[in-house]
Amino acid sequence: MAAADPSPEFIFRSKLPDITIPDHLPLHTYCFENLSQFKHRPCLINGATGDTYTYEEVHVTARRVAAGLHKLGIGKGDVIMLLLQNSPQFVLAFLGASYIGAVATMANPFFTPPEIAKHVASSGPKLIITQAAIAEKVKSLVDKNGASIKLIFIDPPPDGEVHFSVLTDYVKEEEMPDVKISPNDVVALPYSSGTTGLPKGVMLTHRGLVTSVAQQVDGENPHLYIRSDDVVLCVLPLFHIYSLNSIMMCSLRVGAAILIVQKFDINYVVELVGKYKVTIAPLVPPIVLAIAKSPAVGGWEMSSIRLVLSGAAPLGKELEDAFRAKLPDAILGQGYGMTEAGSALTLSLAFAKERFPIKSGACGTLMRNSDMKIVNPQTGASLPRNQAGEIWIRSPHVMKGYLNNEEATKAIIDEHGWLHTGDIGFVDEDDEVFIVDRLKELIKYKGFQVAPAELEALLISHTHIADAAVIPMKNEVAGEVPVAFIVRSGGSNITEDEIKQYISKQWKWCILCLQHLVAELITARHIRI
Ligand code: 4UV
Repeated sequence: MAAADPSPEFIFRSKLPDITIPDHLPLHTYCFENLSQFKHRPCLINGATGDTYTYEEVHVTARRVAAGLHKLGIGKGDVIMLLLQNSPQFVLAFLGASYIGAVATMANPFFTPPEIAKHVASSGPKLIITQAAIAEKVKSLVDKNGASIKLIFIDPPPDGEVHFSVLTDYVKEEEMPDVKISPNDVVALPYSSGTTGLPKGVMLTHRGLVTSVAQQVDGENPHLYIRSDDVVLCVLPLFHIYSLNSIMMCSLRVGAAILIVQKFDINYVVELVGKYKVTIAPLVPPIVLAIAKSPAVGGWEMSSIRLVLSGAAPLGKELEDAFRAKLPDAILGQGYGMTEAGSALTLSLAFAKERFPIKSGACGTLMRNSDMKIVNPQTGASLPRNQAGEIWIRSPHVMKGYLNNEEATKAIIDEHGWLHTGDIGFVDEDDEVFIVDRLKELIKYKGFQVAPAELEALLISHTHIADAAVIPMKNEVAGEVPVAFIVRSGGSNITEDEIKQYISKQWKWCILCLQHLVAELITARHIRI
């Protein structure tokens, strides 16, 4: 008789059956595969101007942008940087780059000049597409790099600078080069600090992103049922994987209209939702909170919304319930994603075409065509249902690796292809995933990543600071804020305000959320242990 396996493997799968995914297609071909069914329908609606572009127009213009990029000397494997708030040009430039096998890296336009400089140094773009409001921040950087980085503005450019129309108005679609794209070619390069250290370039391939979008919206019973008559609110920034993938790419695939909104202001968003009859609203918990609490929202103004997806940070049961009470006709559910996974690991099955009942507080159910394990971080043993451990995921949608950083890649993806997420959670008896804690060094401020290591490095670069440790602190509005524990250098009397001023010049979130406690008598590093 065979001996019993001393360490059984518990591998979780989706409730939905696997599907065949056309992952041999380049991302743009996959997204536009069904174009003929909805080419006259609206694709991009610019909330700020009311301008609407049909699918046919977006398809043609993206191909023109591809030809325009080619004319500018951008070729296969080259990186272009999108330093943009949400705008139709973001979508067009992303698709244009994809057509010619180039790679789009995206960054927060509110980055400070040193942050932009780091991103540029790491990703090496040949072109930066940006907007006039942040021209000063970018121009000095481009000047330092001589003529090697080109600059294009999507709005009226400063004197002597180039407008986005060079990519669209003076080129024909037919001038687009015929580029052979392999499914393993990188197409997107967002940045993430992962489980530790500084932000790193996350190499997402055509195959990975096609897989991830297909897992969400393809199949007879799509996990995330979006239709071509849906209007999807795009208020989350497209430079973040959540919006890039689950809003932009998923909508393009199914032919839904994408309502592009540049910033979240509750009254403005309520007005746009009513005007364009938004049906799907992907949000983050701070926006869910704002809607639940706002006296400006009685419920009826947003009654066109049928699905609300909350992701990128934990959403508590109480808030879920408060939101449901405010918008009782909308289905609220969560998604759990990670940049390194190319997007969603789990999504609520309340969003499926044939819906499943869900529990408050659950982050959703594993996507199809993927494996998940829950692993005891101390022993490495895989755990059965209802036991919490580190969440591991194995799926073709996981990144190819970190750009130029094999060591960090090996630290997060093991030799069997499992991505170690650094999140602690469990799978319950109904296949619903609950996240209960975080193992990794990451702070989620309003759903945005804050890497403690980045902030600590900035703090200790000040001559009056001997040591610093940054940890998350719960905050009702932002979810979490970073708190820095500082050890002053001997003899220094540096104050909290002086430190905040120093940091705010170099770090985008400082004014909003940095707090610090001066703890001279303890070694700041111990705080993290
Ligand atoms: O790398 P990142 O900034 O990526 C994200 C991506 C989120 C989503 C959510 C829904 C989607 O449909 C989608 O496409 C993308 O946030 O941060 C990854 C870390 O954020 C935490 C967790 O610690 C991840 O490792 N996180 C993300 N979603 C949730 C979450 C959630 N629903 N609940 C708790 N923590």
